[in-house]
Amino acid sequence: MIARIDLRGSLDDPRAVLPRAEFDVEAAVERVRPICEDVRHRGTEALIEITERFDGVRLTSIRVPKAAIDDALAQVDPDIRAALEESIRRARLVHRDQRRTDHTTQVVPGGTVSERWVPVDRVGLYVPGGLAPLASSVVMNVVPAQEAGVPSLALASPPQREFDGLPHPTILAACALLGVDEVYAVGGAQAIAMFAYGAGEGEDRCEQVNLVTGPGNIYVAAAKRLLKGRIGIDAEAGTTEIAVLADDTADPRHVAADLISQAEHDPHAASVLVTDSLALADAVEDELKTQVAATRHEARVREALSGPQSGIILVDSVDQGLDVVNAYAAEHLEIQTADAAAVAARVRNAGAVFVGAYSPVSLGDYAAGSNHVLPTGGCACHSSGLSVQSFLRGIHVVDYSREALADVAKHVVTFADAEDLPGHGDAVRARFDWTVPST
Ligand code: HSO
Ligand code: ZN
Repeated sequence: MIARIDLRGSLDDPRAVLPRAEFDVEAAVERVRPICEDVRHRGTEALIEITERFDGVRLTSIRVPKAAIDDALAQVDPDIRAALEESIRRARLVHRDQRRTDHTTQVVPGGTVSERWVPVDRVGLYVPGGLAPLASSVVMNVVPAQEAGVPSLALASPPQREFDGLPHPTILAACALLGVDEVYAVGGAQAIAMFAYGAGEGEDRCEQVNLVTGPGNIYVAAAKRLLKGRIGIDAEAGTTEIAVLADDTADPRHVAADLISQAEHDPHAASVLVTDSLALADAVEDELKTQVAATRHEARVREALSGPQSGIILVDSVDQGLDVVNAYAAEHLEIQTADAAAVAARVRNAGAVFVGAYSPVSLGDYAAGSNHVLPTGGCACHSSGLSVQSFLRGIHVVDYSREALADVAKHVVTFADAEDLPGHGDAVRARFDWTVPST
């Protein structure tokens, strides 16, 4: 059910042999290009036709009425409401601490550079419907945007036939709890195009946004790639990944359950165990057999675990295991070893790290307070997950007095001449009767 890769005794760079999903966004870009162009030129009309084709729903308006959002909250199961509220509360605690403060550096007397953190004016958040209605992703996108101080926030999620053509009611209930009332029943690449170009009229108008965030399928990722530049994007989220670094102190039942928990997302999801214990590898494989047979989304999980993107990797030691997980740069990395905190401190590349026996990835998916929109496909070696920072721009404000400029004028003119850009130097000399002040 799950492949084994034996790296024991190997000193080679593990990168070449690590399992990884193929995620050909480039091919999907060509498929979404006509959809995006259609939305750009025909607006709502195109959105209605495309939605009918892909979601089987004939929309009468693209915007979800406020009453439907309020109804969803009124009717949500009280336990689900409590879980959403706790998730929001914890996420707020963590994301509030990510806020940036403006800072002024006194470079010289009379010369300062300040950094002002300014939120993006308008953001579009995408929440997939697809295989699972990810209400938790509403929390993970909205909370950092709100804590950053984003003044205008719109959310799009695909309409569902079984819910009268509205997005999933739990998604709407989460919006209501977060105070988000600008919601569009539009999914896929067409939703990203709607955000990028704007669409609709009057009450049913979606104004264009500056930044789009949130996970999505390959077509959403392709639309983000296509429209990047016109809009900012967070990342092209690929299918989810879990890596577990474990030794013989780990409980195979926990490890197997955690590997299944992310495999459940998608047949292309990646579940990777890295261990120096052959006994643990065998025990986890046995556990997988039992647990997979009993899990709700058995077929999907089986496909994910047996795919080329998943595997059990045998290493000589936890140290070698660290090299492997750092090379892999997983979206989620669990450390289930002796002295897990010390091992976790040596991780350099991961979207998020989960330490010890009681920090499973699914805790982070819903209610740890951490964000679950994380870099996939190895991007954790250069990018971070969604945070307050994702919604802010740092603007440098330069404020020099006459004396402070005079003091450095000579260097600016010299530098400009060295680059054969004397006009740059002249802009300084013009302020001092065309001479370079000597200080
Ligand atoms: N594990 C997913 C997030 C998620 N899980 C939402 C359950 N719901 C990507 O981090
Ligand atoms: Zn998950």
